[in-house]
Amino acid sequence: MDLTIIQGINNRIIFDSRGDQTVETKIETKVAKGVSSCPAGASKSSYEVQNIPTIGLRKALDNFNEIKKKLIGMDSLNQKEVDEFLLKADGTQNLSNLGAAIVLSTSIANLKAAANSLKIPYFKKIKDKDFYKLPVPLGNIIGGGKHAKGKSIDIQEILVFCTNANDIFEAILANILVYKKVAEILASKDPNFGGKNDENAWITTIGIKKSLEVIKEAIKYVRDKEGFNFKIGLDIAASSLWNEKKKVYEYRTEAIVLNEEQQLKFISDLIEEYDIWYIEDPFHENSFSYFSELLNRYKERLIVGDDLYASNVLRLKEGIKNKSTNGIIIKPNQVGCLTKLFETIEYAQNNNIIPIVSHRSGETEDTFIAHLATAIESPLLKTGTVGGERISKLNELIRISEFLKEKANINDLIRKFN
Ligand code: 2PG
Ligand code: MG
Repeated sequence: MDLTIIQGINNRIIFDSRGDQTVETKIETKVAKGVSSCPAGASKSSYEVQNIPTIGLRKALDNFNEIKKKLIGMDSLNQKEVDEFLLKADGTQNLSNLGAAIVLSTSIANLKAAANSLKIPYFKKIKDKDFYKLPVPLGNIIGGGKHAKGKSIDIQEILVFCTNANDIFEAILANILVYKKVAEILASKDPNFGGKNDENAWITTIGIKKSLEVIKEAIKYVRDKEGFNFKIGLDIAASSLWNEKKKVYEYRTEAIVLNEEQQLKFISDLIEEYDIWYIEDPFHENSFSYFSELLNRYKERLIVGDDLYASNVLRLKEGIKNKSTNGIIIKPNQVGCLTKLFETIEYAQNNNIIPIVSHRSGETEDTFIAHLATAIESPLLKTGTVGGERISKLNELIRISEFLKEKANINDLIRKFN
């Protein structure tokens, strides 16, 4: 009886975890509402849609207010129709008129309104299954690059994930134990230690290799004490290091400059020396061929494209043609609406490319990505280790697992790394 028909829509400007402005949207049906907001990146791909409209959020919202009434009367169950309306309302390929801030928050609010109207959880609305696999958190422990002010390591993230946790609670706890131990070790080794970056990862100036030594020491400590095993991951965010004019990667803190061949060697050496199992954006966003070379060397490990793909299905097709990666980062605001995002995820999964759902460095308290990762069987959820806007997603996983009880297990893809 029309329970899922959209009756109202309201957008407001709110702040993200970096203090930047973004949009929150509420969509109401007769019986329920859905609320969502849009995060923002700092190290962005040039293939992402625009987050903030060119004319600014206020003006774009004024424009949207004129036309959004047309959503009223649409069925929130028809996500495609809603998204098509939003894309048409923007009218550009890269969403420069409304921005993902408006389009994505409305798109997700719609899915939530539909789910809430049907009284089903968001993950079930995304994919209705009898059994779900919960993602293992991939936690940022030491960070630098564009996520840190002042001096830090040049690469963006050193991450860990637990390979033998029995449940989601243990998997989250395991990362937190490493995070806390790393702070203790850094406090004794780095006289300048004390800061956190945008994602609440620790900032240090001791350099990449010494940081990896600290991570290894912390992992060993937690393993010996609690029995948790870990693998190490890296997000190099290499586009941030790339100098297009000079065709080199510039590591400012390390004071090294590497050409593409040298970068390949540097990354391969890190992988071997520190047994890295997850490696994201080791080369710049147009370097399909070097990604392919690395994947060819390390087929068993996860070689993941983030800036390379920007969650965009056309970019992914290029990567598949070139055999560039076996994983793709999935960030909803990179493409701006759920329909496009689902298309990319489906294409990835049909071609044996593992989707890994991820937060942005500027986040809101929205927990939607925890549901998305659960629904699509993303083996890892990249969403930090601590901090309100990060822990909100991790705590949501605990709630989801409690809700599902024996109808969910931790994603076993991760056990093969153990
Ligand atoms: C990344 C993300 C999240 P940003 O590069 O993977 O960690 O950073 O949101 O700044 O692009
Ligand atoms: Mg990345």
